[in-house]
Amino acid sequence: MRISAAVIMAVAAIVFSSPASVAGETVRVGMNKNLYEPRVLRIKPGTTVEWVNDEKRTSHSVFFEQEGLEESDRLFPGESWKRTFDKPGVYPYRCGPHPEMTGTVEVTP
Ligand SMILES: [Cu+2]
Repeated sequence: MRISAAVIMAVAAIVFSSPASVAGETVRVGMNKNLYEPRVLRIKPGTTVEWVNDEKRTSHSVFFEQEGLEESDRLFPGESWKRTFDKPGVYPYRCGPHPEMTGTVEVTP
C-alpha cells in the first residue's frame, strides 16, 4: 500500500505539535487579531517564550502587570519580545494598549 506524502505530512504535524517544551527551547506566541495565540501556553522551566506581532498594522505589548513588571516595548508588526521562565508557576499577562487581550504562561516541571 502506498502512503501519500500528504498523509505523512499530516502525521508529522500531529507528532511535532505537542505543546510540551524542553528546557532551553524557544516557543513562539503569535499576536494577531488582538489575540495571543496560543492564549494559554504550557512550558517546562528554562523555556524562553518569544512573542511575535503577526498583525498588519496594530501594535501590541506584553505586560506581566500582576507581577509588577515593566511593560515590554510596544511591538510593531514583525517585532518580537522574549522572556525566559525558570520557575514553575502561572504567569498571567495582558497587552498594554488592549487590556482585554490576555494570555497565560503555565510553567510546570
Ligand atoms: Cu494589543
